[in-house]
Amino acid sequence: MALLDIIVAPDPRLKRKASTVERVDAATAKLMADMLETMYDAPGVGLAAPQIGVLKRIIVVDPARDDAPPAPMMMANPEIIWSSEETKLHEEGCLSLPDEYEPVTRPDRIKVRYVDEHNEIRTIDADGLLAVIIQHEMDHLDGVLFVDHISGLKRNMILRRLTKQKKMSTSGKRHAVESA
Ligand code: K1U
Ligand code: ZN
Repeated sequence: MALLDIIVAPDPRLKRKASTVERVDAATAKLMADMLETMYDAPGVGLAAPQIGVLKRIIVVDPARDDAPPAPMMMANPEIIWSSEETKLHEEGCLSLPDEYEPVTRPDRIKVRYVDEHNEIRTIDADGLLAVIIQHEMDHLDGVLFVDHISGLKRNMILRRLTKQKKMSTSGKRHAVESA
């Protein structure tokens, strides 16, 4: 298995639409397993393929908290086939927007159809944190970040902060190379 690099915003690769997976073959199942390992290592509760630079409609999630046994799910081509009219506000974070958290409103309950790691079609009902994570990860497949659901003012503040951090880390690396 392998740990993959997670792309940090702002980055044009996070704004593109991912392509449908034709078939979950051995290579796709290995990618899913690597994404799961990368997510646990981060640590996080979800990860979408565009976040590791792969423009395919693949997400992994595990909403299990603290000492609960792991409950990983790997999904290709997830589709929301029903969502509740009732919405809920939930604090969201993103491994591509490190240390930034904001409340986002989304449907509270969803029904999702997807293809699993064995290329089997499955349908699940999700609510609570699982529904939030699946919707957040599915947004990544369409180039949407959680900051696209909040006010423009807050979004620009967050993106400016991340741009500054990126510039600081690149200039730090440049200084290290120059003084080596
Ligand atoms: O980057 C991602 O898409 C993963 C993201 C998923 C998510 C979290 C919260 C609400 C919606 C979607 C994360 O996992 S951010 C990290 C995080 O929430 C977390 C990290 C360690 C333990 C528990 C949670
Ligand atoms: Zn995210």
